[in-house]
Amino acid sequence: MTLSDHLATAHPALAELILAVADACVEIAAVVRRGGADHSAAVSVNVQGEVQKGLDVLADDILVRVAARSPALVAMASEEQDDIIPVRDLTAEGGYYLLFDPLDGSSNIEVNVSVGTIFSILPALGAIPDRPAVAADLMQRGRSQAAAGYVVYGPQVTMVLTTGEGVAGFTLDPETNIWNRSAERMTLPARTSEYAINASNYRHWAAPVQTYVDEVLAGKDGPRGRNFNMRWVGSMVADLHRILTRGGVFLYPWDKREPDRAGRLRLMYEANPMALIVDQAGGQAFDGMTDILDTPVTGLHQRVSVMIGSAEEVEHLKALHANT
Ligand code: AHM
Ligand code: MG
Repeated sequence: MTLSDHLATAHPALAELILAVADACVEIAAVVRRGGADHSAAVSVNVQGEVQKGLDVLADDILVRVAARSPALVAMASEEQDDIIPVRDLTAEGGYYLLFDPLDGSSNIEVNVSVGTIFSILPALGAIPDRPAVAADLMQRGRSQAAAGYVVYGPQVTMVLTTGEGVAGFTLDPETNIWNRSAERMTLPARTSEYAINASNYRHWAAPVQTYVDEVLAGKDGPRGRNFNMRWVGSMVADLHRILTRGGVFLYPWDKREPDRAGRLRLMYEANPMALIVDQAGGQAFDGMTDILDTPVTGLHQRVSVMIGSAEEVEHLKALHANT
């Protein structure tokens, strides 16, 4: 079954937009595969003060150009662009907003490790009189998402997608450029013994996160009573894809190096889409106070603390946070 067949039961306008995003990702996959020194060269600095590499900018250009073809798209927002990208006026008919991180994990480009694209689709509600969209229209909580997905550019090019009725996986056939469904319903085991965190930040974490990691490091001799394994790719897409495939928990928590910044990852186009996918697969996502799908939105590029994955681990993290 192809991606297009899979979407036959989705709202036609939503299906069309997802297929446009999938087309853009086929182009991005080809550019990623081609490689070249210009990919990893710094070309500018984005709105978040981060270095943009050649491939970040190329991936962003491709997504903006290809997704704009979709007739239901009202506006876009990208990690790489300060302001929203209006496409057409918001009308009473409604439509969708597309938010994305065009190339997640771009520090991995030069070392030829998996990178990815993450996207979130939100409903555009009609307004009278017709007017161009403004950023506030896109600032909806994660629970409002109509669809969410990511693509991993790895040994295989894989897309994981939810339209709110479970999670399916697709693999890109490199000869035909067709997305074939490779997993009909991905589910996340509630119990896991694998975690992912950048442990070099240990001394900066809040006490509940330090306690969590102390406990898992103590293994069967500690309060958890079993040994844990650790993995960290450095691309959230690749870490989350492993977790969706075999269970696990991923943490990028708030830390006190920049106390006013909620975390490293961005809510609208990294945490929210991953939270919807994980929720639909039976897992959970927590920001230290609330479920990420309910995190209040204060800005298009807002940061958030992220603890996401197998339900039992996230429940345990919630309990540790409640005790402090
Ligand atoms: P990016 O969107 O600028 O690539 O940054 C997000 C990435 C995540 O994919 C990944 O989990 C994290 O940053 C890695 O951070 P670190 O450098 O601390 O390992
Ligand atoms: Mg990213």
